[in-house]
Amino acid sequence: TNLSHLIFVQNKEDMPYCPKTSPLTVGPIHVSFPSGLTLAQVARKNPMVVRGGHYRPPDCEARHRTAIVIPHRNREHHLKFLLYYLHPFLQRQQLSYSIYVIHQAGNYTFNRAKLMNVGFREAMREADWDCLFFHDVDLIPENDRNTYTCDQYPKHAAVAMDKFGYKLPYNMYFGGVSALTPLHYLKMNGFPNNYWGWGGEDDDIGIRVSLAGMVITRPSLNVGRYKMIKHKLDEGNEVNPKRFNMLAKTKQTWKLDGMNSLEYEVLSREYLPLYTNITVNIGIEE
Ligand code: UDH
Ligand code: NGS
Repeated sequence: TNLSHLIFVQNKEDMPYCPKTSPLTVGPIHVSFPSGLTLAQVARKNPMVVRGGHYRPPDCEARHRTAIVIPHRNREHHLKFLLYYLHPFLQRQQLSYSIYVIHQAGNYTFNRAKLMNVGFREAMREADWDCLFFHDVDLIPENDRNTYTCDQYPKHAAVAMDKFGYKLPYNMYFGGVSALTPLHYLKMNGFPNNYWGWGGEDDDIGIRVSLAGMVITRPSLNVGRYKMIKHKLDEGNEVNPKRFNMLAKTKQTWKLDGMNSLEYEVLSREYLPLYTNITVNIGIEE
């Protein structure tokens, strides 16, 4: 495979590590959605991002390497705004990062969690990431002290969303944005593959965290703030009527269903200016 476009090679001159706390963060960010914004404009504003959506700090060695995994279909409009905010946000945090968009091919029912499993495997194929952020396309972080690095345990990052009044909607909520190391991910056998349609898969993931003997960490409500781009339930992502029955069985299924049973077919891999686009056939419900 040709990975020559990825600038992951060790530097010739030994750069110092970046500071433990980035001096470039600003805290709260005002988020609005400028009309007429184009991806070309976003690319021009991020000249240091290289093909595939990769960046590393120019003048210090990043302490953290984070892959962003975004499940996607038919939300180009949201993706544009997310990239507009996320690239500068991650650069201010002095991270080495890449953005992977995992695009579900076809019109069959959407499967968010399975796309995350694909993203995990495909991102880890490319580089030795020490943290993966699983990121809904419609959530814009509103504070750059919400560091996109991993904790000792799986982290739920989207704790304060505007649509829930900037509070957790319920204690076990694990939706929106979460961050796991490869070890966390494999310890819980990844995410479930069989939640087709809307709802429950994030709760299943939260249950897996504790079944695998881990706990959930969270940033503070002041920092883990997100604005959701408003939208309706998508066509092809109808509410999953089986979700409650499935959630009742997670304890029996998590070791059988997940990374160890994942099957899919990559249809294309494009190294676009602002992200790597992986289009995948994930099959249909069994
Ligand atoms: N996604 C897509 N395309 C789709 C469906 C989902 O890209 O067609 C991705 C996207 O990253 C999205 C994520 O999956 O952010 C989660 O899906 P969602 O935004 O539909 O879920 P959410 O719960 O919003 O955030 C649903 C709004 C209506 C809920 C009504 C049900 N009671
Ligand atoms: C719970 C869902 C979650 C969902 C959360 C927030 O009820 O998947 O609501 O939904 N769990 C089940 O359905 C079992 S939201 O308000 O964003 O539409 O993430």
